Amino acid sequence: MVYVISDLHGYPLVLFKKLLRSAGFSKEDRLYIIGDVVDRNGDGGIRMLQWIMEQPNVRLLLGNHESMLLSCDFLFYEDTDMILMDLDAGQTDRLSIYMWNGGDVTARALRTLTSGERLDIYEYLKKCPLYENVSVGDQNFILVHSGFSNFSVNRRLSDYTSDELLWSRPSLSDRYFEDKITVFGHTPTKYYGENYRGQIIRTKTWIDIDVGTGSGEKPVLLRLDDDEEFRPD
Ligand SMILES: [Mn+2]
Repeated sequence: MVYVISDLHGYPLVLFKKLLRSAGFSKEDRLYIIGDVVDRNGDGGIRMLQWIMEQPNVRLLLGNHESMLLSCDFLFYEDTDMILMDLDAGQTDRLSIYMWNGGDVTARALRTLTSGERLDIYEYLKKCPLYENVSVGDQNFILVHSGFSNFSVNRRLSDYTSDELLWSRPSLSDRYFEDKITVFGHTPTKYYGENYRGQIIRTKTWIDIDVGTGSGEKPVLLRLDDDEEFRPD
C-alpha cells in the first residue's frame, strides 16, 4: 500500500514512528513524504531526515524548506563558525531568508553532527525529486510539494521551474489534471478557512494534505489505496 504525508516540520520522530505503526505500515508498503521535513520545530527534522535516509521504502520529495536549506550549502561544510564570518552578500541573503523561515533550529542541529553526517544529508537532499508519478490500482497520482503555479495541461512536468512546484498557493477553484489526482502540501488547509483546520482537503483534481503540523496541528497520514486517514492518538 502507498502512504503519503507532508510538512512534518520537526515533528518528533518517535511520535511519527508510532503513527506509522498504528496505520499498519510495513516493509511491503511505501511512504512518500511530500516535502518540508525540516525547520520550525524541535531538532528541525534532522533525526527524521537521517531515519528517512535509512528506509528503503520511504521517499522524500523536495519541499521549499529543503530547497532553502540546500541554498545555504555552507551550513554543511566543516568549521561552520569560520565559514559564517566569511559569507558573501548573496550567501548572507540566502541565510537570512532561511533563518526567517524557521531554519535556525535546523542549522543548530546540523552543528551537533559530524562533518560526515552533515555531508550525507547534503548529498541525499540534492537527489530528492521535485515530483513523482504514482499508480495505485488503476488510479494515477502526481505528488508535488506545493501544487503548480502557472498550470496548464499542455505543459510538461519537466518544464516547470522549481519555484513553480515548491512555492505555489493554489486556490480552491484551481483544476489540475483530469486523469490523475495531484497530491500536495505546503499550504496549510486552514488557509482556505477555519473549518478546514487540521483537515485534509479534497477537490475533483487535487488533495491538500498539509494539515498544519508546522504550527502545532497533529499530522495526518493518508493511505492512497483506500483514502483512509490516520492520526496520532
Ligand atoms: Mn512548504
